[in-house]
Amino acid sequence: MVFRKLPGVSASGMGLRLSQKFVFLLFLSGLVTLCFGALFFLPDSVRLKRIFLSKTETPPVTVGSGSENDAREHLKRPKDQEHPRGMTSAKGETSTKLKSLSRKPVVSREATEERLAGGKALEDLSLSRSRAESVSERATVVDHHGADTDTFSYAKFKRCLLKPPLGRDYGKPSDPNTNERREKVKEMMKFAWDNYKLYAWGKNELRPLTRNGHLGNMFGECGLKGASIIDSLDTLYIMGLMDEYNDAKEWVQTSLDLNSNGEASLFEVNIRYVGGLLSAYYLTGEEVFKSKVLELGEKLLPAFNTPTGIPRGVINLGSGTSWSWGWASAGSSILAEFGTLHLEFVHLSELSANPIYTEKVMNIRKLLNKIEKPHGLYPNFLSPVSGNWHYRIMDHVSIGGLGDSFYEYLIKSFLMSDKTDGDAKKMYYSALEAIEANLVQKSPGGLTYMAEWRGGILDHKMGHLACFSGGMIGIGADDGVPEKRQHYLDLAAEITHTCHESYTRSATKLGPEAFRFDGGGEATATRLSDRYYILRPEVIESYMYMWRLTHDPKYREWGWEAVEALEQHCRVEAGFSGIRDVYTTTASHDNMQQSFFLSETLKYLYLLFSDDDLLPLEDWVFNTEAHPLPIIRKSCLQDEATQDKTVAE
Ligand code: DMJ
Repeated sequence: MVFRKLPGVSASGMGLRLSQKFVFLLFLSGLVTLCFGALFFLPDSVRLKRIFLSKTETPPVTVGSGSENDAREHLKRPKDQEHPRGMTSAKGETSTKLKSLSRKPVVSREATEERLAGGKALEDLSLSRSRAESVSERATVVDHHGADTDTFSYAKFKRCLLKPPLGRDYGKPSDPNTNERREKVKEMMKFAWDNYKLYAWGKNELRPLTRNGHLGNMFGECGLKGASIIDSLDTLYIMGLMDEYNDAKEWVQTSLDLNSNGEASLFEVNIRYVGGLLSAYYLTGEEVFKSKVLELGEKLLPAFNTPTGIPRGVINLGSGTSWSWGWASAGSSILAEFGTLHLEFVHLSELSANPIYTEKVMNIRKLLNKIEKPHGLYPNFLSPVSGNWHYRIMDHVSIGGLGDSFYEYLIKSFLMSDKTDGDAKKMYYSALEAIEANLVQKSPGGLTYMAEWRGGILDHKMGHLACFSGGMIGIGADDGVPEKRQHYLDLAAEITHTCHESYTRSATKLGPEAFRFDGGGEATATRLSDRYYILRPEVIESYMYMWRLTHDPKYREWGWEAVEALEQHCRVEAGFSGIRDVYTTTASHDNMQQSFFLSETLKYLYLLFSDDDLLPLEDWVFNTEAHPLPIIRKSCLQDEATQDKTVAE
């Protein structure tokens, strides 16, 4: 028997007409889309959702699966505890955060996120998606005295400074005692540097006990190298350690490889490498620093390719893919990370004559300005997808780790813009008001401190990282409303005093990672895990600013106490090392000479014992890694350009 094919009936023999089959398939595919779409609305904890929409990261080995507590736990780890203004991840050998991040889902997740995005923040924001023009094409390196207003002229920039960067005589103080102290700090720098050079040259940091180098994974396993070199350039230069500076410069010329294919913390690369190279260029005018920093800046741009333009925390410098820290719940970005790019990125635009960098950070600024803030405070976690605070952990606010340098960059953006950046100013002072209203506390013993906020409940703990705020509030005091200026200066002095107390109350005269004001104690660490000191700069940083602002001799005395303590407890045969417990004088060293010790701690000490004309605050702001960046005097630069043009004609 021959089967005759009937018109309109499928060959599959289901007995459906083509049109019926089409409708059926349409219905089926609609159903599948609906079910899959519904997954997005399930809470993150639902297993089904985790199976189908696995987020970027595999839970990091060391810190668990990324809850708020995990983030806090991470802060406590003595080896790789860094968080912006400390957030680094990975200063210690044992840190595995970067290693543990699975890269695979980045691309596919992007697609998922694009679909999810649609929140208000997204609609409101103009996302700068323009492709970066090749920076090197646009930035002419030749200084041809302003014939083209678009290109950066080093000579013009120098003419717009109010004072010579290195003062009359490298800031040498006339008082012999102070000069002797300053020489001591210079000797410490040389000692730290020489040992790094001898045992760890080209690596990121020195391990002074085992006398070898440490690469870590903050800049990627096969990522950037030589962090201590880049972080030291400006310190060596201002100290007049010229042989050492020349070695460092030569390494940048011959060995700084930016074509690495490793993943790195966007925040750390920015504050250390971009900041370090920018400062080195502005101080010396050496073209190599400028071309390197522009090359690096371009590599950071893909990190901003998110639905909101808020960058994620980790970027692969080779491929440009980016993803969030595994421990920052649900793919959130961290306030102190994406909020600590502004100064460097504005300077990248200055040098390259390419506005894209400024656009990227202004976009972040706009979003933060607009978004609703609980009690006027800025929570630490934000979704780069929706542009909203991460709802499960929206209530953690801190002036220490995770939040810190965001506030610092608001006031410094205002100062660096020659006081023209009105939004930054407004945001800074309103944030400060909210901080005062909600976080600033007075202990029974009369110490002023910054508590942390967790869902409206105060945690009476202050991190070493938060001690930078004495200096920050100090440098912002003068631009507050007239009736509050003295108040701000007093507040800055009180906080600096409290941080000094955290040092004097320990056996080593060095301060712990975090100190508390509950459980009977004041300004002391009550938990074993908070007792370490890793050569951090924040307390000394505040001494330096308060000295410049008040010239109260106590700040120099406090700085000298710190020098003596560092010498006694942190100096070992082959460099400086952090210690595990500031409350015992039988030191247990952590075997790490952090690069910020060279960049910040020793630089701030040196400036503390120098005259104010070394890197005068009228001309320079320090980025959060203590790299000096010049104030941009637009009107002067434009006048200079016009003059140059007239002369040329
Ligand atoms: C430095 O890398 C920077 O100061 C950063 O802002 C915070 N943490 C360290 C120093 O403690």
